[in-house]
Amino acid sequence: METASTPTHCPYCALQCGMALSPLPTGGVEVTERTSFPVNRGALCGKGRTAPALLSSRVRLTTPLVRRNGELAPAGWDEALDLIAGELGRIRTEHGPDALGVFGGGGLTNEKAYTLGKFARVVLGTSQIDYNGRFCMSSAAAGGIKAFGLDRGLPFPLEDIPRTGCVILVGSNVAETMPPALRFFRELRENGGTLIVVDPRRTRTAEQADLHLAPRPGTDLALALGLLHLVVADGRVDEDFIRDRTSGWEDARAAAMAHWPEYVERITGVSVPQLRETVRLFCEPEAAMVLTARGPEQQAKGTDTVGAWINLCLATGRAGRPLSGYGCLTGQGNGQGGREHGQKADQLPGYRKLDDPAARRHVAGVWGVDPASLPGPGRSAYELLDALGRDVRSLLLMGSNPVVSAPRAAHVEERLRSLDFLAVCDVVLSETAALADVVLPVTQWAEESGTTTSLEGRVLLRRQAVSPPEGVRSDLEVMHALAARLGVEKGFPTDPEEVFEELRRASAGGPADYSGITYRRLAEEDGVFWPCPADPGACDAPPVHPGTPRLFLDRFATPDGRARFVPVSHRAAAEEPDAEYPVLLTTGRVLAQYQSGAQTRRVDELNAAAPGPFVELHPRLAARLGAAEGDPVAVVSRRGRAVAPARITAGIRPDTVFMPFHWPGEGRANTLTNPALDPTSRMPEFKVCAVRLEAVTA
Ligand SMILES: Nc1nc2c(c(=O)[nH]1)N[C@H]1C(S)=C(S)[C@@H](COP(=O)(O)OP(=O)(O)OC[C@H]3O[C@@H](n4cnc5c(=O)[nH]c(N)nc54)[C@H](O)[C@@H]3O)O[C@H]1N2
Ligand SMILES: Nc1nc2c(c(=O)[nH]1)N[C@H]1C(S)=C(S)[C@@H](COP(=O)(O)OP(=O)(O)OC[C@H]3O[C@@H](n4cnc5c(=O)[nH]c(N)nc54)[C@H](O)[C@@H]3O)O[C@H]1N2
Ligand code: SF4
Ligand SMILES: [Mo]
Repeated sequence: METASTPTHCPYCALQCGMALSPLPTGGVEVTERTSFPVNRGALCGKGRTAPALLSSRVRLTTPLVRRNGELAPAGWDEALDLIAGELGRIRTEHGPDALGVFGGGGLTNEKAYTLGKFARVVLGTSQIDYNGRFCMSSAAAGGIKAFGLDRGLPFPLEDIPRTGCVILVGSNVAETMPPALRFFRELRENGGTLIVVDPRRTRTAEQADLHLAPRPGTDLALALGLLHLVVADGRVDEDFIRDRTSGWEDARAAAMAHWPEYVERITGVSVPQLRETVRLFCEPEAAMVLTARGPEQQAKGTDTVGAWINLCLATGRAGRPLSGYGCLTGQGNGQGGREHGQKADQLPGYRKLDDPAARRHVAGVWGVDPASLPGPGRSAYELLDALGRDVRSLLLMGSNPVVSAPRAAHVEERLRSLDFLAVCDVVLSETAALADVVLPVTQWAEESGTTTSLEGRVLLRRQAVSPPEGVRSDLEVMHALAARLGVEKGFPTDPEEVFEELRRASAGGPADYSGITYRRLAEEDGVFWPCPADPGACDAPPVHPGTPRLFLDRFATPDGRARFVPVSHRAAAEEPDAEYPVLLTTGRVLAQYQSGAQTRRVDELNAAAPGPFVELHPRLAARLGAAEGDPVAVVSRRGRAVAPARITAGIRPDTVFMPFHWPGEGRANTLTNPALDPTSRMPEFKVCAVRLEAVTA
């Protein structure tokens, strides 16, 4: 298996930077450049560069662990698997299949995500499966489906960005979350285009912008409506586009007209002249884009907020045309593919819907089961975690660390502890794995093959580059072994390519059609953009479908081919500041840590760069509190209290504090966050809650 240098992709974020891995004579592996991959052209951030540190058995789990007398102790694979199968079987007999919960992750390969969804429905027979992507891009997905009839994060490749005229980047800190992608925005500006960044903080990304708007957290919906109001008032509406390519304009227009610029200024804190300047910069060039990330999406009105930004694009004819459109910058390594193949509560492979009879028939046919045996849609991620220990008695968890990353985390931790049985598959002993009854050590990234789908909708092959350490097995082997113990001998192959071949068939004809993609093609091309049907359709089409880098140029994916305006209006955050909790808390990321930190906190170089949590606050707020740089500050919300050192900067709004969420313990941001959910996407409001600050005396 070990070759001189293996081309593959980074284990972390959705940019899926190309890299090559070379085994070192001294053991271990080295990351080397892979300049041919067009997305990053060899550039990597520090996380990607140091990723091999995680392959070391020093930080790895290499043996199954079973809880004995309250402590996790090493055990054999057969014992651990027998125990899991036995407990799941027992709980199912006693409480029914829906007492068995399953939780997946957007970092899992397509093959794993697909198999996990199939395992839940076919082997366990449970409806209770969801995954951490619900916490990530679900609002953008819901908004995209409403408006365009399809959710693919970016409907165009990143390489289009430098050639458009203006990009409004809403609540994305690419400079820290996808550093190699900053190049596209830099080139945009070099080509004469403008970059507008919308963020309550003057981030490293905002520093690159021509215009930085710093709205109050949770007011992006009003902001987008105010811009649309001005578009109409200034006569900048693209009437031809609206007539030919959209539906529902009148209602959306009426809703926007109720949002006067002065009213929007009061809600958002963005001045009327700044609103006017934004409209001018966005409307003057031939083409323009709006890109959103977690800032506007992780709100209890995230779906409507995305809808409002899409309305702005549609009203100005900036969608479904070259170099124009709305896109979402998806987050996790397989954040896109992970939401397409069935680990989501309401979904079947190929982005099919679980409540669609034709979809059930098709997928049941591929799986060789009776469509009636497939359960219906289950609970969303937070609702599932909240139900643990109540209706849901056990959880099988793969690829997430909710003790750190879920909203209202102390409650979630308590729910996890109240389970009859928790089994976790991970590469390291995460904070969540540490609570489990059984922990299974699994292979990762460089130790196995599999496909991921990047934020561009580009399906990529990650190749195995090294042999896994002694003692670990792959997630696919785990599901195969558990299925067999639970009486399903067939249908759970352990070879990723075999799983992909089945996924191709299961996705065929669905919105996310992968049927024309093969491992062989992926090994030869720089990825293939879905949809890529096996049967190219038209008789003059080439024998092999080329994939679809750009969507919606001829028609949108709605039944009538028209994009749908959604009538939306501003509403307040689920929790607004008051006398007791007068400050807004927002949360997010720093460059050197990834997500719950389970992986990156185990890499020395990254810890040196970002050693721990902090509370970012404005000098005025700090002065009122009497806190100096580095002083511990307590942040208190209705959910709990967290303490972390002050980081004082004039780059944040004086009414807002920011905490990164990568750490457990006293400084855990999610002790504070509000699990208020978006009614459509069921996304929690990670980006806004009300807090008060307290000085901490030693
Ligand atoms: N270094 C690093 N990179 C990562 C990750 C990581 O953990 N670490 N995770 C990956 C994943 S899964 C994801 S989802 C992406 C996320 O990538 P981003 O969305 O870029 O990351 P965040 O830091 O969560 O949020 C972005 C910005 O939103 C701003 N914000 C907060 N509240 C609001 C608001 O109400 N409105 C607006 N407009 N902005 C607001 C924050 O100040 C922050 O700068 O990053 C991916 N890349
Ligand atoms: N306050 C606040 N909270 C947030 C956010 C925020 O902005 N603010 N962002 C949210 C977002 S966007 C996201 S995506 C979530 C992410 O948060 P989590 O869901 O906790 O994601 P990770 O920390 O990436 O956890 C992945 C786990 O899977 C393990 N792992 C890695 N590869 C594999 C594999 O192949 N198989 C298995 N079985 N395990 C593997 C890793 O070691 C790690 O323990 O956090 C959310 N939480
Ligand atoms: S930007 Fe994302 S994919 Fe690229 S090296 Fe960094 S973490 Fe990896
Ligand atoms: Mo994410």
